[in-house]
Amino acid sequence: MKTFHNPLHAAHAGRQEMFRGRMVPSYEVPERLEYVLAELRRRPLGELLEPEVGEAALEQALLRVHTGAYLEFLRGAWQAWVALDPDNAQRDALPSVWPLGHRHAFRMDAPTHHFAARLGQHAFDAGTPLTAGSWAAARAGAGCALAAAREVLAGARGAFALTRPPGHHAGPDYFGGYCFLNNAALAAQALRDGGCARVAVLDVDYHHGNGTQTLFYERPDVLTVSLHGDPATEYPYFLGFADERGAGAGQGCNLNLPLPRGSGFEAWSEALERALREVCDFGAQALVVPMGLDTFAGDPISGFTLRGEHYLRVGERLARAGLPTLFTFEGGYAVAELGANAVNLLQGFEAGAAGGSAGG
Ligand code: SP5
Ligand code: ZN
Repeated sequence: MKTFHNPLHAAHAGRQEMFRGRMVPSYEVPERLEYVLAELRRRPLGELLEPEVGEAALEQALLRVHTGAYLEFLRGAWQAWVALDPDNAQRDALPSVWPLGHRHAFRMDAPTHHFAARLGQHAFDAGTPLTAGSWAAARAGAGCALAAAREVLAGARGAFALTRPPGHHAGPDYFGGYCFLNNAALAAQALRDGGCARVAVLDVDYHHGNGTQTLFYERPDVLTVSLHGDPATEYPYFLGFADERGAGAGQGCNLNLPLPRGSGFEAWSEALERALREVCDFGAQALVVPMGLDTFAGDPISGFTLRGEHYLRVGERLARAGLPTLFTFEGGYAVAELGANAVNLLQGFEAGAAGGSAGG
């Protein structure tokens, strides 16, 4: 399969994130993508390409998923941050005040233009540093998702959007969880707009794909399924529970399969079987897999115990769904093993799609 990688990803390099009252070095670092790219050069799966998507097509696609106001916010955020205080150029922007949704508590539509307030309106955590290059990197990353969608629409069995910052936590008008633009949702929407009547998203990142779920929650044409650490104890805490099944016209088109922290490959695989049954019953014509490798036993911020060889089997199993499949790169913070784990999954998929076995 072809890989579309983001040439501007390193423009987004967050310095620190807030964790338990302290600033700690950011886990979502540029080296993550470089390790995957290096492994893809060692174990080639197909061409490594930079996306070629025109400005107009990209803008149009972004507006299919995100609001115009949010995109304008992101586009001008760094300038507005530095305008608050010239010294801000030396540090990343993080929100520290939020309009909670309690009735009568705060106005969600408060007529403020202060940048501290706008950050609070558009971010749901203080763990996602917004930097001078965040917009450029995220925007070019969306181009990778679109290029991969075009590849699948042209008949490819698989395609990989290798980009960071990741995307699955980003919603229509908010960022968080290291994510700014929802690459998987952009890909799913592009597949819909390109003629796939029904698209399924199967999120295998350790964390619930809250942004993707929310974007499609009332839609019958895109099924969202997520396997993740139980939000009762795991980030993002406020979404991802099993009773969230979609709403309105999208009733029944969302499935969450939360697993307790500490779960291993056996329990995880059972959940994957359940997820794939749902995808199959839905009658999807294409599959989008937000691929997080933070289910790995060695991941520094997560709690499942999958090992390197398991990813080969995950990829093979995904291939057996028999659908054109688009992978987006999401989480995974055990940087040294990230390349091997990601390429294992994709190689397993290739082997499965060819009807063979990836070994391991
Ligand atoms: C895309 C993705 O995987 N986003 C995950 C965002 C998680 N943010 C919260 C990180 C909490 C860090 N916990 C540090 C634990 C150190 N022992
Ligand atoms: Zn994650």
